Amino acid sequence: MDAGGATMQGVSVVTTTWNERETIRELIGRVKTTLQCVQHEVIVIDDSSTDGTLQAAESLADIALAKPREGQTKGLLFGAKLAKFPTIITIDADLENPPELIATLVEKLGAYDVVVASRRKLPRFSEHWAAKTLGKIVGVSDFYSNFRAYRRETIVDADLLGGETFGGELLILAKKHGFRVGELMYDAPSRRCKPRIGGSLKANLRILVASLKCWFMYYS
Ligand SMILES: Nc1nc2c(ncn2[C@@H]2O[C@H](COP(=O)(O)OP(=O)(O)O)[C@@H](O)[C@H]2O)c(=O)[nH]1
Ligand SMILES: [Mg+2]
Repeated sequence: MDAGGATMQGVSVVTTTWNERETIRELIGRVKTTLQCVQHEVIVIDDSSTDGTLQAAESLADIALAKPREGQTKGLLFGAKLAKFPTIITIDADLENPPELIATLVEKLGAYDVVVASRRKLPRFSEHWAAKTLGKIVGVSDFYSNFRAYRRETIVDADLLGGETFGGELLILAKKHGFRVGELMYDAPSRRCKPRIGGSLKANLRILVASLKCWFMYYS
């Protein structure tokens, strides 16, 4: 695995959690196994989970921190700013993003500045709509996948203006700064029934609001 030599200098894997005690230890274990031949660190930013996620992560992660609940995008950016290696991976904590793909994602970063691992099947109508609009602008078919590889300079200086955009603002900022955005298609494993961002109606509405914010930010 090599992204123009960048992986030789290490990979920081950042996840953010809200009540992910069931999966966080397996996630960290699989990340560490897949990156065993590469210098790496795992950073877990926990939004004050009430189920003991932080305690479950503490003994395995290199950094595990709790903070007040501010949402997924802020959590990921907070973690990215703590990262010490030049390649930063963001990944969901619920095992819907297979950590074994990290190596391929990082390899692809050799030709890009940001690479998005895009699910071949998108679960929500709001995500289909975002793919056809914002995704077309950025050049990815899964605008809200936060399974991504970033060269650290594409993310560490970001400031979020839009509140929760489920990672959308980070892609808009990368595009606006002229960074090259690529994608890697993958078949996602089956989804859990109770996503933390809400049931179908609530999640679709939240994603639509996030999309309008991203649209506005891109054109302003
Ligand atoms: N820090 C933080 N992470 C969250 C929050 N809500 C969801 N997440 C994390 O974001 C990731 C994706 O959330 P999920 O609800 O599974 O979204 P979905 O995969 O789009 O259905 C998981 O790692 C969650 O733990 C939150 O309020 N704060
Ligand atoms: Mg999920």
